Amino acid sequence: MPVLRKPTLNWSDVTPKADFMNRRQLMMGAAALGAIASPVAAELETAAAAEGEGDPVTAELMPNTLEEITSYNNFYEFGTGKDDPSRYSAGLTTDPWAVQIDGLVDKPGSYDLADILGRVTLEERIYRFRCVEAWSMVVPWVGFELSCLLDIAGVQPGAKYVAFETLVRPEEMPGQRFRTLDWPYREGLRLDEAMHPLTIMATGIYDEPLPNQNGAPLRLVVPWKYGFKSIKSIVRMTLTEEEPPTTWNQINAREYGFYSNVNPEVSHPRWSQASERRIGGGLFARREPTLMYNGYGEEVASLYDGMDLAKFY
Ligand SMILES: Nc1nc2c(c(=O)[nH]1)N[C@H]1C(S)=C(S)[C@@H](COP(=O)(O)O)O[C@H]1N2
Ligand SMILES: [Mo]
Repeated sequence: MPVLRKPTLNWSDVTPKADFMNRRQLMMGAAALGAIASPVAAELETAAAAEGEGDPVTAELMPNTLEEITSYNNFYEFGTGKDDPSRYSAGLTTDPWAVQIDGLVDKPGSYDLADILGRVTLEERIYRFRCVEAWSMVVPWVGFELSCLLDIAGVQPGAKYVAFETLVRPEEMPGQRFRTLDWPYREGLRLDEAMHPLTIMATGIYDEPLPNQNGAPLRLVVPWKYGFKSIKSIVRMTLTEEEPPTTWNQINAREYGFYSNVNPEVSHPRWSQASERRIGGGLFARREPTLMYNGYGEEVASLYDGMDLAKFY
């Protein structure tokens, strides 16, 4: 079933044509009008055209509704309940916003998000999203490739990892008034993972700017890894030589590895990862088998050649 390995879909694959035309007109940026910039996406577009319409597997990749995507969230800065982020994040100030980029880069400094957005190409990426808790969604992100931002900062030869940090602002993030986590929330990628064309910085969902509960105004999306790697509301990126400490790995390294690639064969110590519950109910409420690398193996498996996936989970 080749379509299962297709990382992205375009609106034309998943929406009736009239709706598609409307959405196209609303999308910003030339890339959103169909001229997808990345080679992977271009290849997929061809694949999508070849698959044709009405494919039942394509239907499985129907994006979740905006309501579902914005009301069932993990964002502990606003509380640990699934509806806490939607209830308590309205007061987060996301404009102006700057990202500090430092460590092993040619041009360290504070980068204004507005300036960044003037230098990158926004495009839509419809990705499967798999939480380590074994629920999943399909999200139509708008964003740009992280590699573009890293190129702007100029990665130095010694850099091997990228460390990310979320905003700390307890006045606006009520969950941060408690020591639920050791704030700031931290995540990290190996440099080749960060530079991979599937790795994006999201700035929107559907035609909307990124909702606060989804990590406004700028969050990472790494579709072949468990959701906790996709860190929200990013204010700092540091290029390092050593593997950086990450929040969930520090809490429990046995349960949450640094890599955390989606892998149906490696169980979480407390539950199986072989299947997942698709958020949204209705026809799609049944458990579905979890795919190796969340279905993106064709694109990313070579990053892990020679690694013992049961050890480096
Ligand atoms: N800063 C921050 N980023 C975060 C989290 C968090 O609590 N804080 N939760 C992670 C987890 S566990 C998941 S599953 C996803 C959820 O993203 P979503 O709410 O947009 O679906 O965000 C990830 N990024
Ligand atoms: Mo998660």
